[in-house]
Amino acid sequence: MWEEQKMRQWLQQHLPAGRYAHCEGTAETAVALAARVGVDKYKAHLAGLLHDAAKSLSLAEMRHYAEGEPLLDTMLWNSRNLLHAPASSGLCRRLFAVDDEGILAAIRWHTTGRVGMTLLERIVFLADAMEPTRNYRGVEEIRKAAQDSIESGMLASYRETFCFLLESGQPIHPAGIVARNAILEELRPTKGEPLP
Ligand code: DGI
Ligand code: FE
Ligand code: FE
Repeated sequence: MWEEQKMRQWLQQHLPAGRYAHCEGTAETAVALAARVGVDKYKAHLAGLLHDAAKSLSLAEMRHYAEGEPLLDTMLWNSRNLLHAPASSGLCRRLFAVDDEGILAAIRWHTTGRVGMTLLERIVFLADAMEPTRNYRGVEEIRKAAQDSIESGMLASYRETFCFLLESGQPIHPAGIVARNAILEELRPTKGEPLP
């Protein structure tokens, strides 16, 4: 794997300043969440720092790096918003030579989430949504919910994202829908019992 300093330099050269600050913020917030739930802080730091590495690449460049990453359907393949997650994972694997599959998965799934997310994946998903430089509508609700648990914070984040997508007439990726359903079920007090 590249030295962290070299990866930071690459990020600073390939991301606008605000996006780079978001990556630093995500790393910092991920470390704080990791400390709370006993996850490796260095892995949380690195996954947070690198999660949006491919964010500013063209669609063609994203496709190049995303090739070979799991679950690449037409919707993902055609959306820079969605494709940057597997592209960032592929870029970290192939360019930075990151070989920790846990870190790569946290990067891969940071936008939609997936069913059966690891704690590290959850941490990066939530840190991405609530790190200090985020200032979109609803972010305070996410920070507040995150005080209860990582999963409550994630549900609040899904609510904001899905509302935004509905209001702006955009498709919701099915991976996000089933991932949210899975977290909802985990938090249901009568988990496992029939739904109404
Ligand atoms: O990369 P970030 O801006 O830090 O945040 P992100 O990776 O969570 O999301 C990137 C963008 O993708 C954001 O504008 C919302 C959008 N997005 C998230 N889930 C979906 C989505 N877009 C579509 N079309 N469908 C989704 O399910
Ligand atoms: Fe992202
Ligand atoms: Fe991000």
